[in-house]
Amino acid sequence: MRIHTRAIAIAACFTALTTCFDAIGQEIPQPRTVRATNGVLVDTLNLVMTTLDIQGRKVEARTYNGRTPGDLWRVKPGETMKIHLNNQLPPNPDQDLPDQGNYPQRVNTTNLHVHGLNVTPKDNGDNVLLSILPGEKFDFEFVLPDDHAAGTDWYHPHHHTSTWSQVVNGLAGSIIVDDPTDPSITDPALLAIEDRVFLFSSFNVDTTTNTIPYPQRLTSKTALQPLVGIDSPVFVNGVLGGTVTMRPGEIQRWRMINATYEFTMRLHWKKIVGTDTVDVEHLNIARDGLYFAQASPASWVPFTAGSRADMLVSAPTDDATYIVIMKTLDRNMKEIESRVMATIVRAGEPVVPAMTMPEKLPLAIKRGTIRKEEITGTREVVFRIGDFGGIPTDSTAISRIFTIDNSPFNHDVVNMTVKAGDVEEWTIRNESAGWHPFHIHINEFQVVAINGQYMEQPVWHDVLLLQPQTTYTIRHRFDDFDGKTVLHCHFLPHEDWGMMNIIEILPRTSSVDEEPWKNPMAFPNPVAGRLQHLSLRLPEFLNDQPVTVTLHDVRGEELQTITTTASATPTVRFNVDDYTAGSYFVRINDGRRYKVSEMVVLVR
Ligand SMILES: [Cu+2]
Repeated sequence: MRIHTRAIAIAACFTALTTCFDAIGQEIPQPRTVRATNGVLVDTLNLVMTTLDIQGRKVEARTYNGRTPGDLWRVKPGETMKIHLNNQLPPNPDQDLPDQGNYPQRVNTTNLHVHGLNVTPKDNGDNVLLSILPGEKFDFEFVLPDDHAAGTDWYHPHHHTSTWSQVVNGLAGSIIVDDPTDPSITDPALLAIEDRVFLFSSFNVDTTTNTIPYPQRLTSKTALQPLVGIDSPVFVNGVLGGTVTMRPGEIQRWRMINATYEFTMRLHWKKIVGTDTVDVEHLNIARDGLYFAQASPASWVPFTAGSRADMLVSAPTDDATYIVIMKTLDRNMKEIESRVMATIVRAGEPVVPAMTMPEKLPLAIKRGTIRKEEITGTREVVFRIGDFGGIPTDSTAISRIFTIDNSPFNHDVVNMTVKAGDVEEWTIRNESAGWHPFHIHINEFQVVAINGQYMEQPVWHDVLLLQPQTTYTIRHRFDDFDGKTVLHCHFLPHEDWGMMNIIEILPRTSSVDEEPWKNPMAFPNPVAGRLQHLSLRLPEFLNDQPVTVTLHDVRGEELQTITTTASATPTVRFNVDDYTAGSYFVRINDGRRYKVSEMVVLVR
């Protein structure tokens, strides 16, 4: 199919009249760059209400320092970033109301996630379990290891129940970890190439109040409320359209960051020939900041929410019009918009001699590909949206529950544990009918197989878009950092609705039970009619180790807890006589790991 680009460009201008024309002929701005001095980068993030111009409309939004996107932090491996976060947002209107669980709420409480960095998740590191209330300040410190991977990363707020509401203001900034200058590690041709950072963000505007909507709790069964506003087109570095100027003979590295709340972007490089366009190839070199084994020529690149794509782009070789078309796909991968992201303008003094593409790419991760022999454990991780029906309280009208391993997020529950130094192979199954970008903090992973088909060349990611009803095999090294961190869906409404789990990386030195876990048996399941008890057989190998067995509801609320040992009570019993019909979960904690919850269904 031929794409009539001129028609698309005109249509795009009609949908975004003011800003589109405003941006024509203007260079897409680059963010302000902050670098380290004597190995320490210092920056302040004042989280403030700001009036943004969104398509000619003055909108009250939350920003870092009055700008969107935020500053670019440019660091080298081994350097430290000291970030002063100053939350100057107004008080939460619902601060004193009861916690509503996995719902957007307390939208002015914040924290900070450095997405893609291998740093400690503890204390004032990449600790997304912190709550920084309006009026509070917090000093983060991110110490990058000497062997930190070079690449394109980013930062954004990550406070559960306000992540979506905050990122949809364009609250995000870029991070570049520079390539080592050692020519034996980085091809000098790559080092000679200048960067352009493009951060993609979307806004959602309530056009009656000219604000970013404040999500309201609904009281009916339709508990998954959409934002009441209208999605803006996707902005690039805070503008729509614009130009990128390249000198003849120049090559640029485009570092693209998808900071939208749930859109997948697909960019197409085109040259206009008459009334048609033809594809123009460049080189895709990295995904999520991590280099591919080889650069691959392509005229297009897709990257989902949270993900990054790096590409080497050559300057036009003639005077034709070169453009980049940007397609926005919604959470069902349906194209909802096509517009011109940028026109490439060939101007200025030629680069002599012309720049050349690097002959090879640096290694993404110094320790290289994860070999089968390294694997110390395996795990199954299931993404599911449950339609769980009845709830044991009339105060929460939940009809659908977003889960990982049957567990919706609970701030106080560790869902999985590993030990620093473990190397695990995970089978991730997306059992839902929707797509979910899987993201885990602190350590990147390698995708080795899809639906059991092993790939010739595994690819590093930190976000992996899970297709519905598809199984992925990934491997990760839980390197040197211990502490609690999270894995979640990077469609941010899903995350705020509970599709997030806590994983605890125990210290390397901890003594742990290395016995393989076997699934406990819950019976009867379903518990039907007049049956009053639910029983759970504890795995025998637990012996005299104290275990805590918890019955919880779909919101993660603990209903009953029994502490015992497998030898004293091989079968624990819960009285479920009083509970209404619906889905519940039992979870066992043996101190080493919190086993995946088992789902039980009560039929009344
Ligand atoms: Cu999701």
